[in-house]
Amino acid sequence: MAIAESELILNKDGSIYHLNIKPEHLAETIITVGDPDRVNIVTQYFDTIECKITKREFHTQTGTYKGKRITVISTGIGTDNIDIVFNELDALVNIDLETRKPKTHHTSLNIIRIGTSGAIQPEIPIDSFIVSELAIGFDSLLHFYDSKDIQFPQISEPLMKHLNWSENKSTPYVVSFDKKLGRHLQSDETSKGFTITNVGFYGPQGRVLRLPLFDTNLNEKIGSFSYADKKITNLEMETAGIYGMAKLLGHRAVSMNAMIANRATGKFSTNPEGAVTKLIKYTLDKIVSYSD
Ligand code: R1P
Repeated sequence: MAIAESELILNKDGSIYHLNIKPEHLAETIITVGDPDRVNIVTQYFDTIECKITKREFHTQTGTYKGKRITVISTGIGTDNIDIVFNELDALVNIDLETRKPKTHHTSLNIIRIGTSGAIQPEIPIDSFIVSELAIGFDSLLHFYDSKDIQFPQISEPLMKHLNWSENKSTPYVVSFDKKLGRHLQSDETSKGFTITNVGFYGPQGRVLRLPLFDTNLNEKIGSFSYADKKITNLEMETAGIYGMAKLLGHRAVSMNAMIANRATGKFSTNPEGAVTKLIKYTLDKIVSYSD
């Protein structure tokens, strides 16, 4: 059955609704960044750029780096945008947009997030790099999909107990990176991450400007939780959504994080742009030598 016009929305030129791009604009290796301005920072290292397309916070450029075709796309902030970006990226490769039917041949994309993040353990150095192996979603995105099989309740259940989790909040979901792509992106320049994806930047991450928090000890409790000797390393806002959506849709995803803040020591990077640029160059050079 063809997918209805209200469900799979296409623009007049045949491009997909929010991303505004067509299948031919997309490479099978994709870098996602939060900040639309970071797209140019990645593609400044490209040999060629074949297209630049923007709509809302979704800026896309496709080109080649050392001969490898790569798409760079900004997602904006948060897992609500990740739902849009991942469904539309997948539709571009796995749905025939003319017949509006899923293709019989499935294409798996390699998707790498390059983002910023705050460390939760005091010993994690500012400006260091973390590859998230596991991600805990404090948002509720995955609960809207049939996703039980890809979650790790053996981690989320003791975590909820440890945090004395309020039933007013969504049940945390735990998902994992793609091992093969992730191992390729790891080196002695990165450390292994156990990441929390928060649903906001201030209260949900324990920041107090003027509003009192529901649980003033949440970050300390997060810092003291461990599962199989793994401690939670960092907080950001997209990784769990990315891992969950990628796995459900049959894609490979890994999240690379530059630690521009340390929430336990209260320190912030003196050169966050420099740290992100270094992580971009590191990731590009690793991607070039990856094959499925
Ligand atoms: C918050 O400032 C934003 O920065 C982090 C968070 O995940 C959130 O998106 O990542 P990016 O630098 O990739 O946007």
